[in-house]
Amino acid sequence: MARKKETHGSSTHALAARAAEWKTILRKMIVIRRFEEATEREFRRGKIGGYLHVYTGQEAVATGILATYRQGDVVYAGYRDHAQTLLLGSDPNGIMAELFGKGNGISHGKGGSMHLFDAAHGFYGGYGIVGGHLTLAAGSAYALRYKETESIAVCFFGDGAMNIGSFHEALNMAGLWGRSGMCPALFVIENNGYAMGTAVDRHSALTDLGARFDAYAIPNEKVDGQDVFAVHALAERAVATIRETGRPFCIEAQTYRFSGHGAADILQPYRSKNEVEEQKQRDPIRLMITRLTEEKIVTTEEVEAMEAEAQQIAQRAVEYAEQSPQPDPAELFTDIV
Ligand SMILES: Cc1ncc(C[n+]2csc(CCOP(=O)(O)OP(=O)(O)O)c2C)c(N)n1
Ligand SMILES: [Mg+2]
Repeated sequence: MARKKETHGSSTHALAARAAEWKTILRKMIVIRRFEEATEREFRRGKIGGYLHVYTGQEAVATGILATYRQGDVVYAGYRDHAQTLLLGSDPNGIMAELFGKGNGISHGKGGSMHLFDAAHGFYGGYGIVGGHLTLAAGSAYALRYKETESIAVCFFGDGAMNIGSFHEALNMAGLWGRSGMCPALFVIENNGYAMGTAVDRHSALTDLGARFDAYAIPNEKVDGQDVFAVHALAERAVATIRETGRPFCIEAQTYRFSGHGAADILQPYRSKNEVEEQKQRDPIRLMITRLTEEKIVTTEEVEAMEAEAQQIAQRAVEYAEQSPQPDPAELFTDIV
């Protein structure tokens, strides 16, 4: 019995000792889920234009990893970037306003869903060029060491991002700089099994994605991305080593997205409904609630209160975004170079 409950580094005793932290993590995961559901609804209502890619199903990855965030660290993500921004403490109202293309959105209405940006909170951007941001993250990591800080760069990217040239260029430099302790970077593969409609075994010659980091002398470990306890335990260990050594590390989080690739991916012909239903049995939020309830760390009432609060945060963000003004036309010419 005890063995079954064991996940990497999270025995019953260790869980209880950090009860408050787990509750905070659960609350954040629920906020992400409700926020993402609201964005999908608003897209369908025609309030959000352009692209929209949600994080539903993958919450444990960013949440478990960014629980190790320290002020001064810098975080990069691809275009599936709402969760990271919320986790770093950006105002949910400002994020939603950005998705609505409004002037008081966090990128002043010019970025939209794929290009959130909030340097004050350590978020150095969502990027629409798949895999292009890995080079930026490697360079940032170098700069952080060059300035003699103890901060690190964290870079989230998908399995599909590993097939662009800049992925290899970035990792080669990261491995090289890392040899002399000059690249404190955590690379996080969000392996959700698909790049748009193409499954990993149809887009990657080597399906062991983490192993690709071996080629650049960067240590790598896999983790069950639906198990927030395991993700967090590995992240804590990896981040402590990165801060200490200045060397890069890769976590391959094996996860699954419950929604379509983007809001326009309605039919999803590349996967069956059964597959999605089966994966939903491992909903990271449900898994966490079950575990914390079994361990008597949270009560059903507490979970209900978190749900209600998250719902309210999402609803308030939608109302704020709706009432926000369009961007000033002069805004067209700011922050463009
Ligand atoms: C350089 C580049 N090539 C192609 C695209 C089109 N595109 C957008 S998303 C995507 C798939 C990326 O999949 P993955 O990296 O696994 O991320 P996920 O959507 O699964 O989170 C592609 C090919 C793009 N945006 N940029
Ligand atoms: Mg993917």
